[in-house]
This record gives sequence, C-alpha cells and structure tokens, in this order.
Amino acid sequence: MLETIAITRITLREIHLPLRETFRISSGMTSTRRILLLELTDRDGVATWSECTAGERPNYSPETIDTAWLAIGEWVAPRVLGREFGGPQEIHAALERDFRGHNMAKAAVEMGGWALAAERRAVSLTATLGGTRAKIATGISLGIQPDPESLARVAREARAEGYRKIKCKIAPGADLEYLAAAREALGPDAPLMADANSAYTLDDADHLARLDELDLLMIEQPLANDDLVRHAELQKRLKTPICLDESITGVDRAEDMLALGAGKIINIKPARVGGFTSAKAIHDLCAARGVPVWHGGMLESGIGRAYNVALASLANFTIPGDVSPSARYWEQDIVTPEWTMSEDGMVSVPYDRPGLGIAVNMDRIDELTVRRARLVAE
Ligand code: OSB
Ligand code: MG
Repeated sequence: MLETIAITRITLREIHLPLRETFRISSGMTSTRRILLLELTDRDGVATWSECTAGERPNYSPETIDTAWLAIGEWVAPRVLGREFGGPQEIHAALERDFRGHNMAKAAVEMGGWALAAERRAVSLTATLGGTRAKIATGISLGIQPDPESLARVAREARAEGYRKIKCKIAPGADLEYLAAAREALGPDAPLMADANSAYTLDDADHLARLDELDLLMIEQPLANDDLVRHAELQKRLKTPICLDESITGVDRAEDMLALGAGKIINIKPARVGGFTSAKAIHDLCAARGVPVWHGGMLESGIGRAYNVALASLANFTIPGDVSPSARYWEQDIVTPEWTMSEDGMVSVPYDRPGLGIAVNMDRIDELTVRRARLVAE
C-alpha cells in the first residue's frame, strides 16, 4: 500500500557545519551549527532524510540537539518504529498522546513521515502538503551587528541582492538607533521588520512604542516565549503589528493569540509546533481568519530547507519567509543542487521532483559527522 507508512529504521547523525558568519540574536550567538540529521528507512527500503532544528542551547526553546537526541531515541522512535500508520497525520497523533513537549524531536520524525509518503508516491513533498506555488518569496534575517552603521550596510547589501524582507534582530541597547539606521539606508517603502526573541518586558512598552515611527512590517516576539497575556497588552499600546514565533507551539496557542489579540501575524516553523500536521492546521486556521503567516527559519542545512521550501509553497504564506539560499549560511551545503535565490528574491520550489527535490551529498555528510546511532524496532 502506497499510503501506509511503516518506518523500520532511523539513523541519527550529528554533523558540525560552520556558518559563514556568526549569527547573533538577543539570547545568544551561533558560529557553528551542530545539526541533527535523521535518515528514515521504511519496510520496502524507501529512504529519506530529515533534520531536527533544535539549537545547541535552550535559549530559543527548551529543547536542544542533545535533548532531542535523547527524546528521539527513548520515546519518539519506539512509538513509530515497526508500526504501520495510515499517513503522516497518524504519526503526529501517536506522538501527542501522553507525551508533553519535545516538539522538535517529534517533528523530525513526523516530517520525515511526510517525505516518505512523497517518496513512496514519487511525487514532491510540496504536492503531498498541498503547496500551490512554484516559487517562494525570500527574506533575510540579519543578526545583531556591532553598531547601527554596520546594520545599515548589511541591510543595504541584502536589499541589493534581492531579498524581499529585511529582518533585523534587536535587543535592549541595540534597537531604535539600529533600526532607524536601517530604515534610513533602505528608504521609507522597504519591507523592514525586527525580531526581539523575547528580550523585553511590558515595562519596555513605551520604549517599544517608539518603533511605530519606523513603519515596520511587524515586531516579532518582543516578550517572553510562553506569555500571550502580556503580548495582548503590548499590542494595545503599539501600532506596529506583533508577530509571534516562540509563543506559538501548536494550533491551540494560535487560537489563543487570536482570541486575546496577542498578535496579528504568525511566524510558522514546523519544528516548533511538532511537525507538518500541526503547521498545516495553524496555516489553515490563519487562512480562515484572514491572518497572514510566513515561514521562519532555524539556520537549517539544505535538508531542513527542503522541508521549509515545500511548506512555504502553501497559499497563506503571503509574507516573504526566512528561507534564504544555501550560500547565505554555508561555504558548502550538504545537498545538490544547493538552494539558490533569483535576483528578484525568489526560491524555486522543486514541485516536479519526487520527495525533497534535492540529493543529499553523502561524502560531505560523512566528513562532517561526529556521532551516529542506529534505531530499529524492538
Ligand atoms: O527567531 O527566527 C528566529 C535563528 C535561530 C533561532 C531563532 C530565529 C532564527 C532566525 C534565523 O531568525 C532565520 C534563518 O534561518 O535564516
Ligand atoms: Mg523569531
């Protein structure tokens, strides 16, 4: 049966992939990504790859690459290996029952299930998800720079390269002046936004209200990761729309955001919400309510990026995503072809190629691997 998914083996690998430039956000810096890759194989020998996007430290979400390695081995894989599922949505359901949190660990396997379903039918992951676009609009997420002038320079360069949205990371002490310099460099009509990664509190509301003068598309996640109530209070005091990232861990939180008025836009990252089943539910809810969404990024390798590109091709991803081309991150990616961007800031969706639409560069992965584990049905 083409529709059933029966995963019999999952190989975990950790690779170390140096970023071209250190990426600084309000809560920490990353210079080399420690990336957890999964190779999933089914009963008939059909195989695919997925990526767990947890970071090295619990500064973005409570998960890390090490907790995900443990959670997949101890709890996720044992629920999935050797079982037959009617479709990837059933994998999602099996991972929800009496199993709190660990969304990124769950997502790595659930999303792999979607790619296996695509491989088995020899259609693209995009088609399997219901994507409708042949290319997606791309933005860039710029890390915190040493001073406003540096931010103005990199923002201008990014705009010249074609990026359709310029997102600047901010933190207390690196916000108003920095964004004002970027606005000045880009001009009044350029699509500019800020991402605070939870660096502020409600006491900063008056300070944050000064951002309204800069005509930002939105401010992303100003307050704590688990706080919708104060975001609702802050939104009342800001003209700038609030976009939530960290706070939206599932479709229920998206409903809460809308009910409370805690934000007007959602950054969807499938890993943060436990996988594609949940990401699609949030996408559909927002589409029904007229709320725009865009696809976030977690500095993924070319494998994770294949999943992001596929999901971002769904109809309600109407704002350019943080889905930049491989060369923005890596000297050399681990996939062929690498992800590229056109001069007008678009990434092509491989809708006519089966599965992920890219080939995995095995030699490169072997070179970069620092540990490996093989999980099989008991
Ligand atoms: O908040 O969107 C974020 C990277 C790591 C952790 C959190 C975030 C980010 C980014 C990177 O903004 C976006 C990208 O992958 O280009
Ligand atoms: Mg963010």
